[in-house]
Amino acid sequence: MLTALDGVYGDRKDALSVAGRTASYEELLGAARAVAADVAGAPAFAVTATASLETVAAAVGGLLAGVPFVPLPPDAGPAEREHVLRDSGAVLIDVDFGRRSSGSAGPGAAPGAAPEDPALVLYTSGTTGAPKGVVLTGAAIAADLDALAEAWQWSAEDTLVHGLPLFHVHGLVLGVLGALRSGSRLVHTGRPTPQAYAEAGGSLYFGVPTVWSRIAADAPAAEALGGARLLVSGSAALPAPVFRDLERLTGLRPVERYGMTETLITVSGRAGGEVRPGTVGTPLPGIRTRIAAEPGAEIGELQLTGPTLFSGYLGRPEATAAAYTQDGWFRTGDIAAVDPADGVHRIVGRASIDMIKSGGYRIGAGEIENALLDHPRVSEAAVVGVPDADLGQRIVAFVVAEGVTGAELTEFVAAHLSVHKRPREVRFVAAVPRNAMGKPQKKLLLTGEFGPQAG
Ligand code: MCA
Ligand code: AMP
Repeated sequence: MLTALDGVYGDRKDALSVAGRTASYEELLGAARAVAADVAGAPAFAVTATASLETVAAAVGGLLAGVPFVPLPPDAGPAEREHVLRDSGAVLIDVDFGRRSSGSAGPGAAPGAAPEDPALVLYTSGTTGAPKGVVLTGAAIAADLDALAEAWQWSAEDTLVHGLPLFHVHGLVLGVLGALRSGSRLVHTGRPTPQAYAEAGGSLYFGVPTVWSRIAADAPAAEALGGARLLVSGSAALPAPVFRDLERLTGLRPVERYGMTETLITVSGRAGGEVRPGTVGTPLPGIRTRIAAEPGAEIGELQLTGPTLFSGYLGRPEATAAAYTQDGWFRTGDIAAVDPADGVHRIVGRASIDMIKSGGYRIGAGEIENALLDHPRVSEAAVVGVPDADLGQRIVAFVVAEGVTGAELTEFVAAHLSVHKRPREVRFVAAVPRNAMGKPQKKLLLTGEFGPQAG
């Protein structure tokens, strides 16, 4: 059983508030049962995962039915939606939160809802190609949420507040299933604005660094969070100045945690523990980590094992195998260091320049390049993540093209992929610098040491 919905924590009328609408556990369970009845027997089902009670009901309904839930990004263009639906084989359904079923099947009672069954398929980008479906079992999710509850002393006494998208691990697994499993009240603010966080009156707050830096820049909003118990940041590195501003304005030292869609959250600071800016804490119970460093070096690729890992990329055994070392450790692709004195981990960066994190979203450069190359007027494209004070990195596309504007290309990407994958900037160049093998030399693009601009 993945959630506490069967009344272990009593039934609060206001157990959930999502984008301004409130529901009790009983109402959620009724709506989720109706979803479960609709999707029973399907190989998987998809819902356009807006920030809404409907998405929450879909996630719980999938767990009740033992049918994997595929949350579709609501801003995805037709090509991305089609890819996800075709690749997952999911049936697309609409959820009507008002249509409730009072069937007697309680959580976990449905046939097939075994812990080792796939519960979620989350699509995420690699460095090249289209997004892959990451298959997560109920057992992996439960192990992660229980480890986090222990690390953060997260309980039914808490009110969790966040406004993150409900189609990724952060907002959906931690931010929805975590609240349901711990029995804490959930306030989803619709969008993660400083003002909405300030007005929500929670004890526990989740955000990506972009959200925290916008809050830190809004002193009254930040000060309003001073009554909270714990502020948690993740999905990308929290800049040290943002950490310090938050501490000054709220009196709280934000806790950072580290994870991936494929591994769930594996390393975290602890509530009540010592927290240092620029570090992500120590491995959660059950997780083992190691640094694959060159002899004599202290930093290297972070590799890990544990019960929270995914069961593979859907239908891609080669990609799954390539994600592991020969001795069975998952290769995160992140470069990290571990303090020998206390085991505290520090994420130094990504191994690949082609993996971009913008506003906490993971975006593969190759996916955007392919979309741009699909435009008839584009002959070459190279996409990089340029350091950005607000977003961590912002997507910049270098293109060789004629007879098309940057705004047109940005819209073209939005229409094919997702709105949040749009380049912020399109720079027209005469040629993309390449090495002798023909591979784009993206470091030159980042430092600006490349050939003449077009036009
Ligand atoms: C954005 N806009 C644009 C462009 N990009 N307009 C034209 N061209 C562009 N290229 C528009 C937006 O649509 C929006 O318009 C406005 O500009 C502001 O956009 P933006 O600055 O992006 O702000 P935002 O829309 O508020 O987004 C920032 C955000 C968002 C809220 C922080 O990036 C976000 O929700 N990030 C969370 C990602 C996340 O949950 N990742 C977790 C992955 P308008 O205002 O009209 O709409 S899971 C994970 O990483 C692991 C497991 C982990 O560790 O958690
Ligand atoms: P995603 O697949 O969207 O879940 O993104 C996972 C990636 O986010 C990781 O591989 C890291 O590069 C990055 N990430 C997540 N949390 C942190 C953190 N606290 N500090 C630095 N990077 C992070």
